[in-house]
Amino acid sequence: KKDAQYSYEHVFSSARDKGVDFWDLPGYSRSVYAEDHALLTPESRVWAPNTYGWHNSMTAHLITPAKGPHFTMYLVQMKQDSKASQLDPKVERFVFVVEGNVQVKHDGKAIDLAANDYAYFPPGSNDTLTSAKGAGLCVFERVYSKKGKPAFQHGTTDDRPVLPVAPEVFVLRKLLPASDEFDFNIHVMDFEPGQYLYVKEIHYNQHGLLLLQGQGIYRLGNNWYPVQAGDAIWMPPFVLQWYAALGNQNSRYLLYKDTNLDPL
Ligand code: UGY
Ligand code: MN
Repeated sequence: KKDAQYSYEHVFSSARDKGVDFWDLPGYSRSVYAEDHALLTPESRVWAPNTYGWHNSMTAHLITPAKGPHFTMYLVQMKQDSKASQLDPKVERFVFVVEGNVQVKHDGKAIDLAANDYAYFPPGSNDTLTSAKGAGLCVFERVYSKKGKPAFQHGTTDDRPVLPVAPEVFVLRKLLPASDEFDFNIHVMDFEPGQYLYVKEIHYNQHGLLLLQGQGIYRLGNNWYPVQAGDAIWMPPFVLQWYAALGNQNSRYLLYKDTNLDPL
């Protein structure tokens, strides 16, 4: 006789056929915020309305100087008729469009950006960023640390040249010029399933990473984390880092890296 109080349907069928729904498992999260790295998974995001500098938008900050990094990385959900306010003149901002559309006004010229497009606003920029119909963004900011005058940039990821990386096998594009006046760059890295980083990297640079597509294993120090699209990672200087792409889709990630700085 069936006991109405119990349902056993998840014991086998859900785990085997549908996948267990970890998102709704009370108290469970894959997120980790350690001293020397962090994995930030979607179920731990906290969205705040109209955060400093953003109107009619929700933001979720993933990396900030509060834990030591010299930059911020955050996600923005711009709603209909939303805008970003003027940047602090000391701050530079990089915007990557994950979904939807934004409009940039640069020197009186209107530029429309869609998924995989990006814009870089140098310190002191008067350009505007608005969204008429809504958009999802990944934003990186830092206090500009050099003496140069970097110029406004915009473009689309796939138009950027693929750079030589041998003996690595991933496909690398850099979204900003590699020239000296820029103090960071944003790399887009693509891996086929089964490909992995050749170098088990340890370096002085800092990273903020957003996995845009795919799944795999990220090693951070002596931890091996299963990761999937939507996960974000903070890597401070000198944390051992390594990635292997798995699954049946290519992995693509967006990576902040400070560059052209004297480490001394
Ligand atoms: O350029 C880099 O440092 C990059 N290969 N790091 C990484 O993917 N974790
Ligand atoms: Mn690295």
